[in-house]
Amino acid sequence: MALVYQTAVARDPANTARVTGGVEVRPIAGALGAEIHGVDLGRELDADTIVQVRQALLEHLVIFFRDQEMTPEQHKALGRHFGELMTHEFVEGIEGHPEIMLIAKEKGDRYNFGGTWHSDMTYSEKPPLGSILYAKEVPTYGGDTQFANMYLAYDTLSDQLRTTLDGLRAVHSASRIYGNAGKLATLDYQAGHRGTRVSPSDLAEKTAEHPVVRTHPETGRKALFVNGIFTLRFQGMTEDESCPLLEHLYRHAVTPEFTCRFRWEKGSIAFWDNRAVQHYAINDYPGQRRVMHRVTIAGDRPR
Ligand SMILES: O=C(O)CCC(=O)C(=O)O
Repeated sequence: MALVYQTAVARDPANTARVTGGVEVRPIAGALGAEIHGVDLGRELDADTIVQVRQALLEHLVIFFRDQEMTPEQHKALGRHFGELMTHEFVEGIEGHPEIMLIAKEKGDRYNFGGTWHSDMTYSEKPPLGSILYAKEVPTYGGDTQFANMYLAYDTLSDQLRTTLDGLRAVHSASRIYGNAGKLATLDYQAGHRGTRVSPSDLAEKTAEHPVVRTHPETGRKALFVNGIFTLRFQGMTEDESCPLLEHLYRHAVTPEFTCRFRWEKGSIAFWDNRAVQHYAINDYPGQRRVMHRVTIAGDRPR
């Protein structure tokens, strides 16, 4: 039986393309994701266009642009239209622009960056509002990115489980990934991933506590807010006690009907709302190079 899930965002029920003032929004999947056409992000954007882009982001959760050319300055200026920029604590920026993360996989690399479902930097007290990822070099095939709608993940749980989760908080940390004994500090990883320059650090041991279900500060909608790489456990419970339910939530959150998948081209851009999506960078292009630049927009404390 085909399952039809009602998106929690106010999307066009017919899910068809819409044109307003020269900006065309074309949904790419039932759950989330839309391509935006008619906007040149390398130019100074007028206030009306910024409002439309923001509206499209809130409605579709991840928006995509094609055939864009941006300098690092223009990339940062684009991000600043939506908030202050964050500098990643553990991943190096491109030369002269610490706010632009270099996410690269070299031909000889085995691992990629972001190859597990996650929301960005939820170990921070104030995780990002969103990220804007710009494709500089893409493989001839593969290297797509998947996104999943965390409003749907929450809305499709049973009433009882939603009520239980509404009252819970979770502890998040970067330690498993960026800690001195974390995944990215292992020699195997270092040898298999030279593209993205990561510095493991004691800083990764600090933790942040967030509600398991957050209310989006702009849409007022509830979204599931736990992820498999940064969430350690429910607050007040051990990791062992938390694990079965967390594992269930991670699996449920990425049900195929809650996702979309984006095929990159050079010059493509993805802008995701980190408060309402998880994403996954697919590592299926061995022997090829993929280079992306990312700016990260500061967010607020989840409530
Ligand atoms: O390279 C990608 O497609 C996504 C990278 C990623 O996971 C991230 O920027 O958080």
